[in-house]
Amino acid sequence: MGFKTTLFLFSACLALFMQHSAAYLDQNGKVVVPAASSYNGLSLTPRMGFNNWNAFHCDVNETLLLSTAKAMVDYGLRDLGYDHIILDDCWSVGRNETGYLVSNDKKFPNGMKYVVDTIHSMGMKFGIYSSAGTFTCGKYPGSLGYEQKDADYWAEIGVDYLKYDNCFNQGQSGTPKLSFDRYKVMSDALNKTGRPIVYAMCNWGNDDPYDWAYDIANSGRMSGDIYDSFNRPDERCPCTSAIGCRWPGFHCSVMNILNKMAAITSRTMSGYFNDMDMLEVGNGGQSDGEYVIHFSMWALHSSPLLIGTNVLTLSPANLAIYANPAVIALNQDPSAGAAVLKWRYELHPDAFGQGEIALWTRGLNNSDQAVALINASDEDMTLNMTLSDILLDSWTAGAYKRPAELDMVWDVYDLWGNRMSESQAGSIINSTALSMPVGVNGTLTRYNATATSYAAGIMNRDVALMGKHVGTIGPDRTPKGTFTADIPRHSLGLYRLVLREDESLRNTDEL
Ligand SMILES: *[C@@H]1O[C@H](CO)[C@@H](O)[C@H](O)[C@H]1NC(C)=O
Ligand SMILES: *[C@@H]1O[C@H](CO)[C@@H](O)[C@H](O)[C@H]1NC(C)=O
Ligand SMILES: *[C@@H]1O[C@H](CO)[C@@H](O)[C@H](O)[C@H]1NC(C)=O
Ligand SMILES: *[C@@H]1O[C@H](CO)[C@@H](O)[C@H](O)[C@H]1NC(C)=O
Ligand SMILES: *[C@@H]1O[C@H](CO)[C@@H](O)[C@H](O)[C@H]1NC(C)=O
Ligand SMILES: *[C@@H]1O[C@H](CO)[C@@H](O)[C@H](O)[C@H]1NC(C)=O
Ligand SMILES: *[C@@H]1O[C@H](CO)[C@@H](O)[C@H](O)[C@H]1NC(C)=O
Ligand SMILES: *[C@@H]1O[C@H](CO)[C@@H](O)[C@H](O)[C@H]1NC(C)=O
Ligand SMILES: CC(=O)N[C@H]1CO[C@H](CO)[C@@H](O)[C@@H]1O
Repeated sequence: MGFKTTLFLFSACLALFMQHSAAYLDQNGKVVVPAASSYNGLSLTPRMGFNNWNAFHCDVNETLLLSTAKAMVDYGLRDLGYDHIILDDCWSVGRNETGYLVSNDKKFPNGMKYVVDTIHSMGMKFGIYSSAGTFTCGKYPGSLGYEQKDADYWAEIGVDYLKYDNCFNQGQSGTPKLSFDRYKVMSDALNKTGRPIVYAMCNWGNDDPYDWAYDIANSGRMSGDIYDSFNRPDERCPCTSAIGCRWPGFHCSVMNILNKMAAITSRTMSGYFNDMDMLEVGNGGQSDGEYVIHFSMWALHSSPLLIGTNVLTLSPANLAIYANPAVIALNQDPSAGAAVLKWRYELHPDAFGQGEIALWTRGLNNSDQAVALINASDEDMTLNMTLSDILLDSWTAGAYKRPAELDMVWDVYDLWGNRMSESQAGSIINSTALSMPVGVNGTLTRYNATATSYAAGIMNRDVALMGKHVGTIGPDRTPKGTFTADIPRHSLGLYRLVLREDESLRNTDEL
């Protein structure tokens, strides 16, 4: 269900829900929410970039950040939208006499401003880290009680993004009000600096931020920390639902975090995204198919897409995952929504006693539908989907009126169908592809979002964003009424469905 549909269904609540943006009806009677649905006007689509934590933890320095930024420019990742370099924990040593944070001069011998300026000169943005507590999670100085001083320092050196953690919070959590008040102090401090700074809350979904954080932040983590496992259960991440989770923990698998999204789908919106945590693609703990599920589902849910591996040693196969423009186009769709879980069945248990198949769908801005068929089971699977599954939310919307789209034919495009080959990715990594700039309209496998936004590319039906045409799906109970796909073990089919413009196909004789 797209956010637009949500608004249509709950338009009576709009005035309360979207306090900062006057929604209005356009000439056609459609509810329009101005772009300013973001509390500070920033991050209308999810942020993309690199964060050092998953691969390097505290082992970070100027050389790592700058060489990573350069590689991201060279590999075309910046121009795919990965334009933030985000420094995580362990960068400071303490506070100076007047109470301002001081960076570690062994890790950052030229000072933090030098790092920020250099990253800016490469056409990228810089993110920094702190905690809404007395210490950060790595026991470095936290920002609780120092919010304005810290915000002023970051604004002064040119920071563009803040990841704000939840460690050592002095017990100021346990109710939505306690968490809201604590995180709002930094929100106000950032605003007061006058510098546009994206505010990324990292409170692990504590105290249900889905209900209160859109008013003070641009994203909020919705789970305990990810680890590089596809579906291994771990008691340190005890919750299987986002709702009422008292102990978010850490060591949460990809499937654990993914299934937690099901309940909070409606709480993703332009300017406030549910952050499913940084990507693990490339870190070695999952198969190629599992990383494809991980990346696809983070993109489909409009989670921030933060590369969490060593870009300098990225394999061609992993570059080909991070650099799939047709999948990123879902993430950057102006609808800014999350996907709805239409069905999920447990069958054919795998090594961890799990084994599920699932259908997730999402309405996109231009009436396209995005669909993911997941085979997380341990058996060969032929998976099926029908239009009534995909469009369920439209025809159960209040009046139970059968939507016209249910009787039309849709083209099905496989968004991994044109995945970059390993030899093409290898030649990019080896720099032999740099002399082939990405055309304004993209190529089959490469796209330049700096030159043409994803929204414009989709309106043009740019080949790089459409994937590969693999069939059609039509009305139920017709020969084309079921779309069937063979999905390998621990892999998925990810599709964009586009309404056929050729009206003649609506004639059921031809189906
Ligand atoms: C910087 O960090 C990287 C990654 O952890 C490490 O390999 C490198 O030795 C460090 N360089 C310096 C100068 O400390
Ligand atoms: C403390 O740090 C701030 C911010 O970098 C700086 O403006 C100020 O001059 C420093 N004060 C002292 C006493 O070093
Ligand atoms: C501060 O908040 C106001 C009101 O929400 C907003 O209009 C403005 O753009 C914000 N400024 C910054 C720098 O975030
Ligand atoms: C969303 O889709 C509509 C209809 O196709 C189009 O007119 C509009 O420009 C799109 N919005 C954006 C931001 O792309
Ligand atoms: C999908 O349909 C095929 C053909 O009817 C059937 O063999 C298969 O079992 C179905 N798959 C599932 C998961 O029900
Ligand atoms: C890239 O360079 C590596 C190391 O020299 C080599 O093994 C590999 O074949 C090259 N790949 C391509 C596609 O040129
Ligand atoms: C993408 O387009 C921008 C702006 O036109 C250009 O500066 C940049 O070099 C292009 N990037 C690639 C990878 O071709
Ligand atoms: C991109 O492709 C579209 C559709 O094929 C075409 O209309 C447009 O002129 C192209 N843009 C450029 C800059 O080549
Ligand atoms: C575990 C497993 O066998 N999964 C299967 C899922 O479906 C595909 C396509 O049918 C099989 O090739 C996989 O083996």
